[in-house]
Amino acid sequence: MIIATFSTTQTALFSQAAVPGCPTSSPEKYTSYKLQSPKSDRPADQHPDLNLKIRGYEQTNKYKGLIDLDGDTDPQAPQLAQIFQNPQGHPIANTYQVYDWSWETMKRNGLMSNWEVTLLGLAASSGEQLMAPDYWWGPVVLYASEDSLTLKYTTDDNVISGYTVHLEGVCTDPNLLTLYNSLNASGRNTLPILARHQPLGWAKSAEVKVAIRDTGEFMDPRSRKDWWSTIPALRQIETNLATGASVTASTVFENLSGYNFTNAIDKKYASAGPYEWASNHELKGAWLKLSWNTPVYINKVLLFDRNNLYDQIKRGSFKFSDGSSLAFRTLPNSGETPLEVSFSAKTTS
Ligand SMILES: [Ca+2]
Ligand SMILES: [Ca+2]
Repeated sequence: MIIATFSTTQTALFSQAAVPGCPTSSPEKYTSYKLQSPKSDRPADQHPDLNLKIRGYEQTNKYKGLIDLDGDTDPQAPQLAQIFQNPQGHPIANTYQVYDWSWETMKRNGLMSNWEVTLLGLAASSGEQLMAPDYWWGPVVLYASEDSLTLKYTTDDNVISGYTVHLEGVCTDPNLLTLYNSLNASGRNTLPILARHQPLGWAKSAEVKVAIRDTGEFMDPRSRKDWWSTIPALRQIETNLATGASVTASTVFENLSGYNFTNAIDKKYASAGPYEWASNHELKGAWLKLSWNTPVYINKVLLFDRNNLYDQIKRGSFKFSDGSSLAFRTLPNSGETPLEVSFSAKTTS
């Protein structure tokens, strides 16, 4: 009722205090829950287990897809697909590693290495609604700021047992943030609890970051059997890695720059150069080599033939830096449509 009496001017003043671009009001109502264990032993915003920003993280170039690990599965574990209305539309945009924490020096202790990825950046549409992944019940909010949330799937004021989910890059629902700030300031005897699948805010930008912990340990959030069992796959972002490679070839046609090997990765074609690579009358045995400064993850190669009808590649093979190889057959002769060769994602350099 108070908001309904705001004049236009007052509403504008209210907006200035909020995060730019984030909603300043919401219809959501949140309740609180009494915690069972001792209260957090330090202010939550300074606690490296509650506020992920205290630990921090670094981007890492790892496989941007779901992975299959061995081991047991908890069929009730929080499912990260539930963060979005349509999880298939949210491919992995980036991968990160979270810093370990030294409780002796109270400083960062290097990046954690038990898993190669401990934080996922999921592609999102700025402003789209986000929900809590649920368990038997909705989670308790152990920490909330304007752009982050820490959700706990027990009623303890710590991350020691059970599951914890960290979300970054969120416009936290203003009603949830207000309730959290109020309960946190008055001693954390109770904290907000979310209903199952209850909205908790919106994507602040084109990426929402999520980490998941089991009994305190940061897990690999790409594990399909653990955190994504409700959907078989995430759509993958396709990036043309060839344009970032160093390229060499066995020969160049008459050593003419118009047929240089760099033309093989320029994303252009023409029937008579200068956009094509051609070998120097080599026929069988001609090769093209792409290499990268850091390993890349690939699962598909698009091969374009020369853009004429009298040259055509009939067969060939890939040789990867891991020692594996893969044969391919005839390329479409026109050079305008590629031969698509797909395979299980692999690391190569
Ligand atoms: Ca070209
Ligand atoms: Ca051709």
